[in-house]
Amino acid sequence: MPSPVSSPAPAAIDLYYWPTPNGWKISIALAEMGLPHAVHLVNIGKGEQFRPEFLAISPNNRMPAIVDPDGPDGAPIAIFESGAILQYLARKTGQFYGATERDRIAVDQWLMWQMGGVGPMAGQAHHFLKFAPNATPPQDIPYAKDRYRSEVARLYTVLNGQLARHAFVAGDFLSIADFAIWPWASLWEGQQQSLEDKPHLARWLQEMAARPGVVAGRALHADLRPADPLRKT
Ligand SMILES: N[C@@H](CCC(=O)N[C@@H](CS)C(=O)NCC(=O)O)C(=O)O
Repeated sequence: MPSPVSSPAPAAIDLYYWPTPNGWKISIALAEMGLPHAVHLVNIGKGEQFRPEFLAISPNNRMPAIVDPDGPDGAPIAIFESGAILQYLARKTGQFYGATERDRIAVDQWLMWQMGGVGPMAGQAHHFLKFAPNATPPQDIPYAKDRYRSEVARLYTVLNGQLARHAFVAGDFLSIADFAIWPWASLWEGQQQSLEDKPHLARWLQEMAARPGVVAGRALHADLRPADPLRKT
């Protein structure tokens, strides 16, 4: 009798990571997709994002980045920009990208909304609300604080409206758009936001936070987060 043929375990994906919202997008996606990964810490507080070996993978000196030894053609591939990484992993695994072309368009739409809107605006909100006032010398700039606080509020009002109509961000299916948006929206308190007038966003934040993959991704090296002296997010 022929011995059963078992398929080889997938090769571990190298994840270049530090525990911030952009890093969590990928640690959550990898956990949710059940993809084995090896973590390489990039301490952005110590400038490790400028090391030549990291710049060869991520020339924009930002994490997260991945190297998949088993790329689309079987050869290794390096990818930077969290949105591009999420799209790649979803295509690679056939998970969390919906079932139809319409679904994929909705996912891309909300993913781009995160990448061009929530990420940069919430990042600036964190910077001007929390980091700049504690800088030396302090930079307490009311105009900037108001501008980014209110733009984040506008974006979360849009998101609340979408979540009033659908279980998840891109529709009634969990997708990489949820993985991209949750890490930033989960920090709403630090962005000086209110959820009292956004019950659908509050519901989704809680449901996402209870998912084992989200818990695992958020917990990855959480111990390093409070100790980071240059934390901006
Ligand atoms: N658009 C990029 C943003 C990544 C990003 O801003 N990463 C920050 C940490 S959250 C970083 O690596 N900062 C290093 C630096 O500012 O030099 C993405 O989504 O991947």
